[in-house]
Amino acid sequence: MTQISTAQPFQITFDTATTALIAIDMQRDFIEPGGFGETLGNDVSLLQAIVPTTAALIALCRDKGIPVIHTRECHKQDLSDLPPAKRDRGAPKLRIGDQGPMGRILVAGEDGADIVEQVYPIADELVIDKPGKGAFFATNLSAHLAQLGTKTLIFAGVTTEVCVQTTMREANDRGFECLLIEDATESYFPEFKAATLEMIRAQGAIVGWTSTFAELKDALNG
Ligand code: C5J
Repeated sequence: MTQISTAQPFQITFDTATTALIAIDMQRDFIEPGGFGETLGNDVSLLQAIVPTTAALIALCRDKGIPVIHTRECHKQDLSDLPPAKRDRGAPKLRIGDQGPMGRILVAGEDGADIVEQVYPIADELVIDKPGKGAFFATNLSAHLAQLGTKTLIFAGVTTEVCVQTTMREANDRGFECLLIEDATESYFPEFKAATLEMIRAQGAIVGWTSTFAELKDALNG
């Protein structure tokens, strides 16, 4: 068993044989200029800062035989899985499905919807395209985790309070132990990230645990 004694709010113990990493939405549309994140008026450089740590986390999990699952928030070419309530909300410069500098915004198969090069999936790693914020909604993630026998999920990715937190809550309700790696997740709003970390581990880990990448690495190399 692996134990992170310094995890918050208290130690977490897990078996790497029943653990998987989920890297949420490390897509060009969120992380690079010209994508969905920027069209919403956000500063994408904040998200770029976690790419090296997330890459190191993915490499560590691969090295330890922990399956790595990647998600992409994106929609079908015909937008049949995009509810008008999602497309029409707010006043972004470009809406989902519109043509942007990296192809159609958040549409499967377009350059912007793909994962940034530094954390790109390797052969045999599952990549889940999801139309929602949570990775369990309208996907085969539950079935895949059941097949793997997964009990513990390690989380990374963007953005902390939207797709990462939503997926963690979905996973928690499905009985998984959830660990979020603090320096491998980021928000366009630092105060939202801080609040999310706090609310995840509040009330005796009501959603799950958090630790730094270094703490996880030390525990796995222990
Ligand atoms: C957002 C996400 N923020 N991946 N998506 O719209 O968190």
